[in-house]
Amino acid sequence: MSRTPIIAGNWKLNMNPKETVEFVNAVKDQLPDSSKVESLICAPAVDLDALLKAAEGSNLHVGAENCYWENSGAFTGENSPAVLKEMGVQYVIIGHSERRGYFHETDEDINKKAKAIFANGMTPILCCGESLETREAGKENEWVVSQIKAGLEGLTSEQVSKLVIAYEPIWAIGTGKTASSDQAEEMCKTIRETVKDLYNEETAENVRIQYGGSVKPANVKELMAKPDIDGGLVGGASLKPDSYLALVNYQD
Ligand code: G2H
Repeated sequence: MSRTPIIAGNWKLNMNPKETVEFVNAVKDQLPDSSKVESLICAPAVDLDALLKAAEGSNLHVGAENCYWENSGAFTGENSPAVLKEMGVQYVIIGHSERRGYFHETDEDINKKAKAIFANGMTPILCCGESLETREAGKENEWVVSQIKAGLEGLTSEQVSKLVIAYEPIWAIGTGKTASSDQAEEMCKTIRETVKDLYNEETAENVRIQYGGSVKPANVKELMAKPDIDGGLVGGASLKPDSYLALVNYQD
């Protein structure tokens, strides 16, 4: 098993192009080698051009926070996966709970996006996770497994081998409440077993699974020590250079 850890910032609706360039200039010479830990920033579409230019030649990888499933057409306000690829974007977050909740994205939409992202040679970061209500009802595994099955529908084992899945319990997002490393590991293991059931052992061993939800420098090491956690999807703690550097250099 040789999964490269992947620590991804999810900037959400924060940062402007000027702040983006300042951030990259502050971190770019202190990032780990990409073969050791992949350092990624997923930024708002309006910052991607600045981010890509500033990150050129460094170990910083660039992702988008969303895209549409069509490459072009009459879809006012959407972002084309083909254009993201052309710009140099490598990853696209899909199905974040904020998109599912505020923008009513369905599992079907998310699956179409996953296919479009792969068709354009990029890698989706497929988010899943349960609400507090679902966890309290003891239905979290059922919920997450169904999101995974729907999100992966029709994808090949070759595609899923390259995929990144982010488990983000909604009750731990931006609340300061982190799932314990045992709770996070338990669900990441369930996700890997689901991939094994749907595909095969090799695919399950290849897929990278991140935990997200109030990840910060103080808890990253403990989370990353778990066997089925291969990375973090980090909101608040990815916005400041010092904190981001502490996260990606968690092995030091
Ligand atoms: C969860 C996470 C980033 P935060 O949304 O995807 O945000 O780290 O602020 O909880």
